[in-house]
Amino acid sequence: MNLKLYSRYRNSAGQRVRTALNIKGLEYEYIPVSLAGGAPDSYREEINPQALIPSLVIDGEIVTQSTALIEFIEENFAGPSLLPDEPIARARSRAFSQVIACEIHPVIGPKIQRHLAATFDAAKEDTLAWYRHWLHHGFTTLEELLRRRPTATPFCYDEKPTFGDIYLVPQLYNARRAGVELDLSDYPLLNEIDGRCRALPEFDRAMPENQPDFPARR
Ligand SMILES: N[C@@H](CCC(=O)N[C@@H](CS)C(=O)NCC(=O)O)C(=O)O
Repeated sequence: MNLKLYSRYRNSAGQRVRTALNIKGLEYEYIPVSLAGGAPDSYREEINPQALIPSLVIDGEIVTQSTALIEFIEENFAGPSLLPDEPIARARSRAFSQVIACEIHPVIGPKIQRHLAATFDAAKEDTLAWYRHWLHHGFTTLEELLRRRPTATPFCYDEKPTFGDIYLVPQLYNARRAGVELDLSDYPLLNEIDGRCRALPEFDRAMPENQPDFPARR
């Protein structure tokens, strides 16, 4: 299959997809999308009407939304599974990933911050306080979910990384950005698993600094 990924170096939903592609050992073309002031009109008109990244073009067919893409990758390619075999761990890994995809990420993205600033006159420190609040709320939930696991596995819900881990690493990366100032030592299990994931080449290659459009490499 021919795969083209529209993403950007710092695109946490895209980083999930890059990681999933890497775990499956898939080659793909990386097409950087600039988000300065929102995605370009050409991207909205031709690729994604929601103007969000990532989008994946699969043999000429455009598909959006990282979770749909990761499910597609899991269902259609051989290679290490992105889900645990055991049914409850499988459901929990998905649930953990959905806390990030449905409860944390949608309320803190750039479009929300732009709206808070433009419509409610929120200052930079107000939008940062908003960001920090929802991250802390979500990370507290994730830490507790892991603490309550009946068996502490090296990765979220398995001996290998699965959905939960794939979503966790980009969200923690975002939280470490300058200015966020959230004390991540409050979430020791998240940090421990994140470190284990980032030591793997499949995760490392998906990191923002290893993308061709990362500013330092220009
Ligand atoms: N639910 C979407 C979220 C995509 C998303 O919000 N992407 C962000 C970057 S991580 C984006 O494109 N933001 C552009 C903007 O907010 O203007 C997915 O999982 O793919």
